[in-house]
Amino acid sequence: MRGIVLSFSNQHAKVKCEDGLTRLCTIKGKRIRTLDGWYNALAAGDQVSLQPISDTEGVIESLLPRKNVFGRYNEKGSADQALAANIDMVVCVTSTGTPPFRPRFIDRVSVLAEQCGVPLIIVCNKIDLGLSDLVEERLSVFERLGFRTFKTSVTLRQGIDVLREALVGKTSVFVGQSGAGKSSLINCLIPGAAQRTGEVSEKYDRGRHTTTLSTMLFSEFGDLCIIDTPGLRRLAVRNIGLNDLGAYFPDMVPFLGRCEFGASCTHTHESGCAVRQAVHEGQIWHDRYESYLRIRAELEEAKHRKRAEGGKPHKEARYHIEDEEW
Ligand SMILES: Nc1nc2c(ncn2[C@@H]2O[C@H](COP(=O)(O)OP(=O)(O)O)[C@@H](O)[C@H]2O)c(=O)[nH]1
Ligand SMILES: [Mg+2]
Ligand SMILES: [Zn+2]
Repeated sequence: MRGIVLSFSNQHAKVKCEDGLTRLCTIKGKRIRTLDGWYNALAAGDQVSLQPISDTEGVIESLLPRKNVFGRYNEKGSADQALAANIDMVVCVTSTGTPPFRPRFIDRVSVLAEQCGVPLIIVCNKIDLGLSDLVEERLSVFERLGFRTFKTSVTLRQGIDVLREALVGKTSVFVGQSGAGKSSLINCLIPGAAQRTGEVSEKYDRGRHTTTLSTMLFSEFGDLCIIDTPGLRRLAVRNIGLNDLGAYFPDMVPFLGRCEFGASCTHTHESGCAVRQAVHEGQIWHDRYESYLRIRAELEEAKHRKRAEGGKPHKEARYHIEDEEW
């Protein structure tokens, strides 16, 4: 029998099976071979083949091929962590305030969405708290880059219907800082979803034993399929070649290859760099460029660290990465 993973934790998966029943499943042999090296064996949205034991329990026998995976690098676990699988769209939920609007967090999500190969839309929630010019400006930068943006308020029930339309018929994953309103929006879009809201952030959750999970939810008539994720404080990017990163920034793409040093230009310091020139002239938003520099520094540091762990000599990373909240 086939099924779709709704959530997964500690070797147990909640699976919506093709007979319509939801079963709590263990994994046969405790391990799915193809996923060795991952932080988690399964993610919400995964298609599996299982053996039912009863109407409420089963055993997962294998993972069916994934169309795509949306994830991040889990620094604590030193492994890639899948947050959702087989998705059509990433929805980055931000808020106008509490927590503060963090455009560089959105930049990171845009890179991860590109890596996953699916479009990103941006939701700016809590507009009832007021929209500053700065937030409006940055949102319009994203619009110009081709990312659809939505302004919502769960409290005032504003902008929800327009957002709903963009989600119909797709499997989407909601990501964002803790407290931005992901679960509140989902409860509004899918009445009865009963996602816990006002949860403590990942930062403060460390000491507790409970595992926060990605959870897949369906609307009553199945027209919406949304994966809610726990609040993420850090979105580490990995598995992108240093020279390829520029291609993940649509605003940099027109300038790539036009630099004096050609494809070997890192766009960090070189003279005759077309990207730096474009930043200088305001064609590339300086804050977006700053995101590029930070992610590049992070990729570079990870590369050096890996090399060091492999026992080979390494240069000091050129940039120091501060432990910032993204
Ligand atoms: N003012 C205001 N508060 C909201 C809005 N949406 C959610 N909240 C509140 O923000 C807090 C965090 O919401 P939650 O959905 O748990 O955020 P999540 O961590 O992203 O899932 C809760 O106390 C919500 O009631 C909104 O549109 N306006
Ligand atoms: Mg939540
Ligand atoms: Zn350059």
